[in-house]
Amino acid sequence: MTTNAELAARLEEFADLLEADDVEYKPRAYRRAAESVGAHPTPIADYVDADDREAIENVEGVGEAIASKIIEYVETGEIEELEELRAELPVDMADLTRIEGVGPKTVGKLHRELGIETLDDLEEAAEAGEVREVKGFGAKTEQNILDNLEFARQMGQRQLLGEARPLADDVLAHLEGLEGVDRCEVAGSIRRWRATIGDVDALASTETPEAVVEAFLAWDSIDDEIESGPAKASVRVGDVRVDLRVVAPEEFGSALQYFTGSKAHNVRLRNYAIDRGMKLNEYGAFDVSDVDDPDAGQRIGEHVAGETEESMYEALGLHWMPPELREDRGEIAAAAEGDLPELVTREDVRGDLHTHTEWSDGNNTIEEMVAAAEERSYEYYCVSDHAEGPGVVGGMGLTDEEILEQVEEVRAVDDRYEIEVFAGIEANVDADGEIGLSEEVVDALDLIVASPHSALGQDFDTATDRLVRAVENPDVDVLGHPSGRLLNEREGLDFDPNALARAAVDHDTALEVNSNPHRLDLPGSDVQAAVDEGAKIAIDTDAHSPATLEYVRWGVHTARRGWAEPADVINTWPLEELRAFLH
Ligand code: DGT
Ligand code: CA
Ligand code: CA
Ligand code: ZN
Repeated sequence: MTTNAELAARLEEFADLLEADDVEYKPRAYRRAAESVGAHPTPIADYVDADDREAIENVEGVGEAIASKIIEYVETGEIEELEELRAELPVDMADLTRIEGVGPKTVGKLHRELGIETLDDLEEAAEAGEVREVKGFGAKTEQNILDNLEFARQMGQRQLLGEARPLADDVLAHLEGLEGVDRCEVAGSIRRWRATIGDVDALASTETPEAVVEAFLAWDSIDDEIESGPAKASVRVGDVRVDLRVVAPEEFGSALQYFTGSKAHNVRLRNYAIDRGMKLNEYGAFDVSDVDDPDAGQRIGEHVAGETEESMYEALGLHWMPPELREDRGEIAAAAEGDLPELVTREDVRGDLHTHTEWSDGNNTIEEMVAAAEERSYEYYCVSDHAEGPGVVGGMGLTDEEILEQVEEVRAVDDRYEIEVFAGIEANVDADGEIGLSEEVVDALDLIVASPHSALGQDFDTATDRLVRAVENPDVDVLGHPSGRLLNEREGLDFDPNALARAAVDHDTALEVNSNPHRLDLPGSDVQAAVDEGAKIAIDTDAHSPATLEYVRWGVHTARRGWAEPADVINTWPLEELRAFLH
């Protein structure tokens, strides 16, 4: 089946190739379409199957032309025009653009001047000193390319959570409908909501394993069968590998616990069990205190738990814990002490504090975005378009004058809607940590998000100082996507999360969990450091369209991976408390 993620990837590639050809405007249209296709809640391929062209064109950013390409791809598996572009520029675009500072235009130029098609070609040319000879490049760029090669090679092996999780949901829905399936659940990194996913692990319990495996393999979304056995199957759906394991009902809980991982969590848990005369594995929890050799077999000693996951933890005197916590970052000790966090949920979120409109690089009007937020029953909402500054796409940022004009418009929309609308801005944290807004603008605004968009290759100390400086700025309310990382694309800033959090506590600045599935920034481990220090978090979508307000799902689970409770997250607070924090 053609997944939305796959369609989005093709549209993105289209945009890259057009951009490499120096085509204007069109690349942006394709990128917009790619974003909303990727965020669309149901498979767009279903509209194609149902011959519902109108539904396709109704997807934000998809007009007549792009709809035709989508239909062509779903029906034939390729897009002729894309094939032509690929033939003209036969490069490994995704690999090459993963190098920091190398975008589609650069790839186009490197191909025209040096015939570079792959990372290997690029490495050869850079080592031979040929890159620096190309107009617009220099020795520094060439060195930067060499420094980034290894990283670029490693990336791209894993799927984004935002791409793989909708597929996992489909897998679950399919399994639930199969005859003989008792219970089913996803496991592995996808159940722990990791930012990137190696493969999708799924688990089903049944008395009739072979029939269930067979029925699973008949699913029409499967593109390839990789391998299968009496109680398991591995298949490929789109770009994603799915591993199904089928177990007996009395072992479902133990298998779920085992295959959810993480490996580090399991190792610690197993040692915790051994210290208490217990043996733990995918088949159950066993009391082996009276057994001479507990390693003599898998199902050995007295079987005390296994049917449910809760029973597995209980057998060790531990509380069950949400999968997001299972990264061996103190969760077993907390479970032993009855000290597990009450994690934030999506229902706790009362508003979004970082969003865009067509005033900068968003797709919609202020009113359209506000109406969409009100429809989600949010109590407050902040419009925070880009201010001018380094790293902001050409001419997209607002001047002081435009910001003041927009504030007026936000006030007017706020009057027409019940939801409280904040007039905000996304300022740029420059290389020194300054945000460069005039006093007049600062006074007119309700909320300032400040984010780094440039100089993302700084060393650890410089980056830490820079971000701390931004957080210390009394005008800054939220530090947006602190690292600036783009998953599978660029690493972003490496900094000391504890130092940042301490500054955030001292200066009443919230640290963002940017929910865009390409970012998830802060990542969970840094959220945990922040929460430990007592810093506040804001879970924001950075939405550029109504559909992407739904990114909140990824942000909430990322915050949960960082042990965040509602009290830690400012946009779960009642309006008046939030207001007090902002002042
Ligand atoms: P991924 O797929 O790379 O995103 O990460 P996971 O965590 O899904 O890892 P995967 O798919 O290799 O295995 C699924 C789970 O199975 C893993 O989280 C823990 C468990 N597991 C796999 N191999 C081992 C192992 O050798 N020892 C232990 N204790 N657990 C394992
Ligand atoms: Ca996995
Ligand atoms: Ca209002
Ligand atoms: Zn933004």
